[in-house]
Amino acid sequence: MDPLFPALDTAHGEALRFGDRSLTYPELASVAGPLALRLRDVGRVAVWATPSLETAVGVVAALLAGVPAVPLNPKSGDSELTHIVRDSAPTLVLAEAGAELPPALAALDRHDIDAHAHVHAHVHVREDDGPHPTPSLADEPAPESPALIVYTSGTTGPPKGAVLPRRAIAATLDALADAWQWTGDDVLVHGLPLFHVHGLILGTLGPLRRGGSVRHLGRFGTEGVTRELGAGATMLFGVPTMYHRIAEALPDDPELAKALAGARLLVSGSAALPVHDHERIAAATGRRVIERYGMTETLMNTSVRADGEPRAGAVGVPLPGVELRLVDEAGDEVATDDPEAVGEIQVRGPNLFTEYLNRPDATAAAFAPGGWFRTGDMAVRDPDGYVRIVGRKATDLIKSGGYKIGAGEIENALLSHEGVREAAVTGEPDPDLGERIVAWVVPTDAAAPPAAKDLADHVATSLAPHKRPRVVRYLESLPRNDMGKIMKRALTQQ
Ligand code: MCA
Ligand code: AMP
Repeated sequence: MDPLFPALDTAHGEALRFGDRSLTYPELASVAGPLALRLRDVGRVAVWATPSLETAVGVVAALLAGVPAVPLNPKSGDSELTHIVRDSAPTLVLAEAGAELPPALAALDRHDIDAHAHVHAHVHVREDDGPHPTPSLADEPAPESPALIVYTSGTTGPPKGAVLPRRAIAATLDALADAWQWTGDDVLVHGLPLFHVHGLILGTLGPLRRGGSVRHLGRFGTEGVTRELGAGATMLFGVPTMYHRIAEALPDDPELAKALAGARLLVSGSAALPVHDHERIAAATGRRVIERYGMTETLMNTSVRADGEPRAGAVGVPLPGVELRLVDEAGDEVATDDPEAVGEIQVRGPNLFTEYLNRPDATAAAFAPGGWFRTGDMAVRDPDGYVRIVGRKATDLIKSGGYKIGAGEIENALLSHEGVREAAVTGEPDPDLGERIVAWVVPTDAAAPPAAKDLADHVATSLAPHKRPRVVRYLESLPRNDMGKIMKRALTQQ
């Protein structure tokens, strides 16, 4: 396989910028190259994925070395981190110098990353036109070798590690380059977290594979979007919650409208972009946000193309190399010429993961005969092939702020609180988050139920803040069927 980041040896411009800190390609090569040599034989590494230059350097170094990297959400609580570390068994954790690591990582060796090591060592990095090859590493690792292990929630139980091979990363980034006419001239701006596919693979490795650059906002805000798009950035990536906040801000912010109007491409993904927000942005800026659809296990499946027609509520057409079909309950493909025929999206192609780490059962269940991956997303197809996602098979998966969250995981966390006797978790529509997490709780002591904030903090500190319930509703008992199963539909209809 060709190198994952050919530009590391040839490009000279800015590669990464986080706030006022940045690295050019020669500088990135000069810090990631030596780190890669040190990582070559260590086995798996965890990366403490703060929104920083160091995270990007750590991941690039692991990829150069051919060792699988496991990005960790630095806001994860103890029980989530303990699970991920036990499951993925990294030999060391890469972290920015000075970052405080939680007890769950205490047993791991730590390697501090200094993204400006070349400056501190007074090494002059040549910025002229000569080649600046990265220190020689072993041959480019095999295409099927694991590159990243990204944890993703299921309906029940703790998150599963999706093993993503180099082949999938290269395939998805190259397919997006084709669909979006994405080149080394593009400057991407975003404020996405670096422990998921969207912010890490698309938003960080994407520009590096093209030889372009990324400016990370540290934390999403419309001021940062205005500033960067006004100062040469060409593309914006975001989840629908971010575009919702942009739509809300536009009426009072002509500078934001001007900045968005000047962008080459505004891209939304990770959840459905509401038509209302799409239309408000179009009305205020004259620009239409384009949507792409993907999943941790499949990377990107479809997109509206840069040379195609943006269409509110549609996620575009299959990317080059991706086969997509809609399948009914019986496992049969639905008619391709019927725009009302709903089916589950199943995909096949070089963009797919290899397996869930340590979970052959879950891996086998995820595929239909013929190697088709079952996404669990339900869709219809416009006559010209544009895919419209209309729902999801599992009601126990919630998408909030673009994060996928399993109801079962939160129910278990709530049940570990002494004030909770029974718990059920559902999602309900939210204008900002898409869906918000609702906890239905039967308190241990009806006279003294735990405060909603206590329960939210309990979930935030054991799992992660984005998994905390935003609403808590107290009940005397949960509605159950004859089998004793909680009837969530009865809850949400109350
Ligand atoms: C709040 N906070 C707390 C608590 N409450 N911390 C500890 N304990 C608590 N009880 C913190 C939060 O961590 C956050 O900190 C801040 O207070 C505000 O909280 P919140 O309101 O939850 O955050 P927000 O500002 O509403 O976040 C909205 C967001 C975020 C920025 C849109 O949801 C987000 O970044 N979403 C991106 C999700 C994503 O990238 N998904 C990709 C996966 P702080 O602000 O410091 O964090 S999907 C994917 O990869 C597939 C392949 C795809 O298709 O893309
Ligand atoms: P995750 O497992 O966190 O990677 O999230 C993947 C899921 O996000 C998909 O299965 C879809 O349900 C959802 N998703 C991603 N992109 C879109 C989109 N553009 N429109 C609707 N849903 C999306």
